Parts: sequence; C-alpha cells; structure tokens
Amino acid sequence: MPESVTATAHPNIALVKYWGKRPGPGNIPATPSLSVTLDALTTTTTIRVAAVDRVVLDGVTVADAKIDGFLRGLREQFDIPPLEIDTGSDFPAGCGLASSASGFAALITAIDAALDLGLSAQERSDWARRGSGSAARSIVGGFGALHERDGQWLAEELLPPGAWPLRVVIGITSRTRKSVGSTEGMERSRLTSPFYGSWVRETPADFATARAAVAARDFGALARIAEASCLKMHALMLSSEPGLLYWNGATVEALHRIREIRNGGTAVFFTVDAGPQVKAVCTPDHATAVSAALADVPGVEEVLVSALGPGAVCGTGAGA
Ligand code: 2P0
Repeated sequence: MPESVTATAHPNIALVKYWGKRPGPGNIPATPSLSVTLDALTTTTTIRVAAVDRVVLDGVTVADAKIDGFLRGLREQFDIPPLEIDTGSDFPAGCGLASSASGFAALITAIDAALDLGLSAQERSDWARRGSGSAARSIVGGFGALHERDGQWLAEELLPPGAWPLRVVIGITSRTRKSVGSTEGMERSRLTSPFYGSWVRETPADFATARAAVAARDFGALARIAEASCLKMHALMLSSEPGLLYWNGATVEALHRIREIRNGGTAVFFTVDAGPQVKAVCTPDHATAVSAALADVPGVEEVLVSALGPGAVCGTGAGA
C-alpha cells in the first residue's frame, strides 16, 4: 500500500430518524431512515501500516472500543495489517452532530483504498453501518436513504447534492458530550418505551412519504414529515426508562422560533438528534434569515450554515 491514504466524509442529518436496532450484531436498523449529508462539516482520516493498531483522535492517542470492534470484524474477512488511524473532525464530537457517521464512513473508505479491498459503495456502506448505524448514509451524498431490500440494508443516494440545493442551519447550544450515547439510548428505548412498537410499525410509512417528497422536491411535505419523525423519536426517548432528555432550554426556544418564522412565510423546518443542537433546514434564499433568527435565541452559542455535500471519498478530490 502507499505510505498513507486519506479519506474524507461528512456527517449526515436524518430527516426520517433511525432509533432502534434489531436484536443481534451488525447494527441492523429496526426501521428505514432518510438523511441529508452536510458539506460544511468534515471528518478527515489518514491510515498507514504500523507495528500495532493505534487510533489518534485530534492528535491524541485514544482507546476506542467501537473502532477496535470494527477492525476485528473486518479482519474476519480480510487480511488487514496493524494500522495507525489518524482521524479528526472540524466540528465537536459526541454532542449530536453525527461524528460517528462521518468517522466510520471515512475509515472504511480509507481502508478500502489503502488495502485495495475492491469494495463497492454498497459494501462500504454495509461496513460503515456495522461501525455505526448512521454511518451507512454518509457513504452517499445529497439526500440519502438507508433501507432494506431483499434482506440487504442498502444506502441509496436519492438525489445528488446539487439536485435540490437546500441549506441546513445548525444552532449549537452546547458542546458538552452527551451523557447517554446513541447505542445505549436506542436499546433503552427498545426495551422500555411503551411507544416502541408503534414507532417501528409507522416509520416505514413516514420513510415512503419523505422519499416521495424528496423525489417531488416538495418542501412543505418534507417539512411536515421531518418534524413529525423528529418529534416522534424524541417522544420515544422521553418515554424510555429512565427518560432520555437530550434537549436543553435553548433547544426548545429554537424550535418555537423556527415555527414562528415559518408562520411568517420563511421556508424552514427543524430537526434535532441525540443531542441539544437544532438543525433548521431551509431553502437557500432563506438561509440568512434563518441564521439570524437562530443566532438571536438566548443560549445559541454559534450558528453554522451548510449546503448539502458529497459522499465519502478518498483523497480531497471527488472520486480521487
Ligand atoms: C439518526 N441518530 O438517524 C439518528 C437520529 C441519532 C438520532 O443514528 O448505535 O451513532 O452506532 O448505530 O448511528 C445516532 O446513532 O448509533 C443516530 P449506532 P449512531 O441519525
């Protein structure tokens, strides 16, 4: 292999949420999901052959059980030498900005290229999903879907980034790491929420509705289904035992603000993940107004604006 290989990937934000796995290994989702991949946030991962496995996160050597488990699984199928994995993101990790999604998408893309594994995009998304469920969707760009066909979980690019150029405005309300990670939180919801069964039954219909809205570029329809899916997921979290409350006061204020400006004619809707950050999806002509509205909410520390971006690639150029 070359001395080192670098890959980049972007986090994705789900508009129809994934929250819950089928029991067993491999992060098999209980439901399909649909997302947008963000251009403005990037994870960059460089790998090189080393004497022993080593993971370096933002310049610091760390122990990472998820990456260790991921490499163990990969080595059951491929001859992989010890690797140094040097990774970093230009955005905060572990607080609801999907760093594990871009992390595992970049990692499998770099390993595939470095060791000439010859994986297809589907196979990379399958491996990325084993690392972290949402990572399967960061293999593709623009609007992505993760769904099951003939027993296989497939990541599909529904629309490329430029085909419907929406913006995602992110209101950062805290940089504190979440106290309950997504894997544990999902399992807690599966085991204890009285609403889990209806969530699993209803989400395929929500996914179909969102998919049709994306195909038709119907902003109003996408707004309705995305907010509904987000709030249903948080209802699931809140109704778990002990309840999972990922929001802070600024999160709630921001949701009210977004609905207020929508009532005033701004094309915008919200979504929130397993953390307190608020993501407002809007048309490009409204991005400045949405940023200003979010920046004005007490407790919003920073506002980022992103276009939709590409899937994971090796090197810095598309498809390099
Ligand atoms: C999603 N989230 O669809 C949902 C919405 C957070 C809220 O997927 O256990 O890090 O590694 O599969 O992918 C975050 O969970 O969890 C997530 P695992 P992951 O984006």
